[in-house]
Amino acid sequence: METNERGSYAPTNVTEWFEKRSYTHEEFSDVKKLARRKRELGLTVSLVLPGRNVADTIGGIVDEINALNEEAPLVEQILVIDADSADGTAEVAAARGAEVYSENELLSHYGGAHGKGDAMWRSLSVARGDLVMFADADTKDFEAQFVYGTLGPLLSAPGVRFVKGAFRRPFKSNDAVQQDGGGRVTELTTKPLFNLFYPELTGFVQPLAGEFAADKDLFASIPFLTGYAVETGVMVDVLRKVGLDAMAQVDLGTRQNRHQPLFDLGRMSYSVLRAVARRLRQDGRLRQIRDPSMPDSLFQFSDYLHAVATPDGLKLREHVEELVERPPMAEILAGSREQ
Ligand SMILES: Nc1nc2c(ncn2[C@@H]2O[C@H](COP(=O)(O)OP(=O)(O)OP(=O)(O)O)[C@@H](O)[C@H]2O)c(=O)[nH]1
Ligand SMILES: [Mg+2]
Repeated sequence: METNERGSYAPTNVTEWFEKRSYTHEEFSDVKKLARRKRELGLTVSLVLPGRNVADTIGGIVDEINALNEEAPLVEQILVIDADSADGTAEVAAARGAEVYSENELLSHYGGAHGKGDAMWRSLSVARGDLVMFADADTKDFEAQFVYGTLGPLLSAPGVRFVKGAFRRPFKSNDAVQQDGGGRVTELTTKPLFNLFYPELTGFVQPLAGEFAADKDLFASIPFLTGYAVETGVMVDVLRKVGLDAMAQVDLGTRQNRHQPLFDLGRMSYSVLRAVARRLRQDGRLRQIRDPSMPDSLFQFSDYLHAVATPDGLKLREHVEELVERPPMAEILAGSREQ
């Protein structure tokens, strides 16, 4: 393998990066070899599954990881971070042998958890692996290739510190399937924004994928935005921290997950936009527009106002969604060691 070349390779543009740093899961399907490599490197892996009401899918996912581990030991710790789901998510996951935490009980002095990003951030306080992989827990067709595919480049390609999953996302509506109709927030918000403001990130096929991995030190060195802003924030912050050359993507195949109603997607889009706006503002590239979640703002609250036509006439609805920025976990862990 032309490892040294890859290790020292510095992309001059996205096209070049795309060619060099896009992998496929098939390249890592010799899982015994991958596990050997991991052992030689002396690395351990934590796989984190944030979940809210995923009792119907979490069991199958944990089973799939356990089965992979029997073939080749790739994951030392399976962590489920549960949103105190009412549907029995925690029980199902624990019965399959996962280590389960309530997102609200981890670092509880930070108050109740603010959505997905906060659950992921809190997981770093209990993740023991040298490498940490995140994966969504609402995937119906979760396959072992998601795991070895995502870990593959981290373990085998020198210089790679961060790997993002890529896949096709079919859109199923009634019985009709549109092959690439899923991932609407990605296509309509994230990619246009990246083209305008973070062109280095335009080569990622699924920048919002919940499947991604890095060494724990890298994740612990960046802040985490809460809610659905998390993936956008991680992409921008990892880019700033390690540069594009240390980032890779891997084709994991096809992935089907549930689809949210259009109105909910609007609020998800808003999270992505706010994450980008916050980073632009921090970099001095967005001076005029204030952050609606900051106290000195023209808009006092971080409400999302949503005007809709309903059978009962026109309505103006208000959704409160606070965007909180959690500090790098390394700072928290250092603080607790000093006490
Ligand atoms: N612990 C925790 N998990 C969450 C929370 N919100 C979402 N999740 C989980 O995070 C993962 C991704 O969330 P989804 O709501 O499916 O977001 P998405 O995959 O971007 O959206 P879809 O494409 O509509 O599925 C799933 O496993 C969710 O169960 C939360 O507040 N807390
Ligand atoms: Mg989902």
